Amino acid sequence: MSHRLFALLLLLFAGCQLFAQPATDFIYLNQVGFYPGAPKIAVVQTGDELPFFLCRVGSGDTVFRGQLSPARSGEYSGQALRQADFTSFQEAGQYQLCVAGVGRSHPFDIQPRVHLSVANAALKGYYFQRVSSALPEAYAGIWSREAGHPDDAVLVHPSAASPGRPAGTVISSPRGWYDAGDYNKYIVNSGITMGTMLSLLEDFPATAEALQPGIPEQGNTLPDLLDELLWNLRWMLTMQDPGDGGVYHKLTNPSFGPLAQMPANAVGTRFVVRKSTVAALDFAAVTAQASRVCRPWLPSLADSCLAAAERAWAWAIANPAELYRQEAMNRAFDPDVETGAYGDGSVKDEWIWAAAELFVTTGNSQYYLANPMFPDAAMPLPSWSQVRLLGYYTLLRHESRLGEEGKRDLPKLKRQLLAVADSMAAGARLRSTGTVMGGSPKDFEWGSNAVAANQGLLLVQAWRLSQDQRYAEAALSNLDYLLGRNVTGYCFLTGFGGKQVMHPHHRPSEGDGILAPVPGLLSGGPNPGQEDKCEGYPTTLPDACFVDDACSYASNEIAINWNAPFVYLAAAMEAIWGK
Ligand code: 9MR
Repeated sequence: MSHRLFALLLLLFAGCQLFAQPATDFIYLNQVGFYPGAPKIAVVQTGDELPFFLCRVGSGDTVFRGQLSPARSGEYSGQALRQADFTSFQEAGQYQLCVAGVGRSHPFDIQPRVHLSVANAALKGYYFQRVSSALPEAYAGIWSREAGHPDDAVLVHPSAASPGRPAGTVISSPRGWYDAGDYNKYIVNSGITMGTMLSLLEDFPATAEALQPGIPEQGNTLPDLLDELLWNLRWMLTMQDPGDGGVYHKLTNPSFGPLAQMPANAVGTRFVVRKSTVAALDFAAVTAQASRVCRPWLPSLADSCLAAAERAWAWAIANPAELYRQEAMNRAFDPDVETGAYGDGSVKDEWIWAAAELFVTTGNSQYYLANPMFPDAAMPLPSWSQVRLLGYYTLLRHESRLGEEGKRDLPKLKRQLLAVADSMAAGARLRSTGTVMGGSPKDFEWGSNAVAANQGLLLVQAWRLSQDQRYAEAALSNLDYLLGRNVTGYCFLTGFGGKQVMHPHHRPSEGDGILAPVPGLLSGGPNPGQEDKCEGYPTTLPDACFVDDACSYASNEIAINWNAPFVYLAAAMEAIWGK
């Protein structure tokens, strides 16, 4: 009798108790869990159309039986993948999925608020990224650390000199979040990050305001999410030159320091570097939106934010083509700067975003009409260099505030956004894994997990417009993807799941001497570009090209702009499904 047949017979007679071996690498599912009333899909890599069982952790009792679907070829690997659909099983508890001859899955929960823990943890991830602050044990637990980077004596780089602030001027620019695995602070990447999280407060206020990450400000009168955002907003405001309203592109060391160095030990000189049009417009968009969001709690901060936004906008009008080109800058000025460039070559989308935020906040149609709001029909997925949809989402969520101009354009915008969402949802149904993520090899770029999360966010916007359940299901498929329903088998949020990311490219996680990485951080995800040239990538296939090694900044770094759509998606799923 073959081994597989023997195992099948055992399972048929005895349920799952006999499967005491470690979880298999061939069952891919959300390792955090499922809502009772939502779809529940696992993906099993096997050539055989086998039965599957759902077993209760602890007792081992079989609570549900089903049959794997016919095989579909993995779009990139060609491997036979089958879906196990246990949507109809709705009883709360902790379970494992077992397939004879394949093995058992990592354990997972079925329960009503199943993603609240990851939403809170991913928000807490920002607390762990705080610059200029010690993280005491009461909030940071075993990851407590000393303060790093006071940033109260930052030099104006020669590229950023202005009459009021010649090169070498010392300015104070504390707080903010470390961008990623490195210790620098970049306005462009803060832009999309802040826009995404402020949008959560606008779109799902009850859920967003109820998040409890466990931060020092938790007892005050503001929602904790807003408290966390203020840590970065207050830094951003210091990045505007009071002389002319322009905004420095970044605050940075000249180069990345050693990987295993804690913040407190990374003490080199820091500079604010070159103003750019993209930075000014991202800043204008964030501060205009923050003005709206903060107003009920902090009216004078709201006023300052709006004033800052209007000045940055005016600077951009006067300086529309100040692109950030790091190599050219290094040829002209010293010291050379080698850290992340965020060198966006097109400002078109930043005009759209900033205009939308300023228009909605002020009601002044001059912003709406300043540039083509709809230069073409494209609906490009948001990323740090592509923020057009952030503007469109804002127009859609504030329909009632739009004047004649806006109202005229809105039906078409809705149609176009729903068309993109339709094709995403339809694509997921055809895909071997049943997720929206992975429809194109281009999905697997540097930071691909943010692609998955931003696809989810787009679908949530479509759901908000239509209340169509298909969009909510498709969005959830990508949260499943991020938490384990992907062919790497990893649960990509640190600290969660049965197969965890243990070695993200993240300086504090490498430097703190603690085995477990800082929790609540989303790994970048599969990226066949392999720009880090690390050894150990298991394959070059787009959807599996990931290595859990700290050297892999191209597949396993963490970043604030990747965590943000994760926080949004997890919280939105709670709002939609978590009743
Ligand atoms: O997320 C950025 C990615 O889109 C770029 O391809 C890559 C190379 O320029 O840079 C990524 O951003 C990094 C930034 O430059 C510096 N901090 C870490 C960021 C995440 O890897």
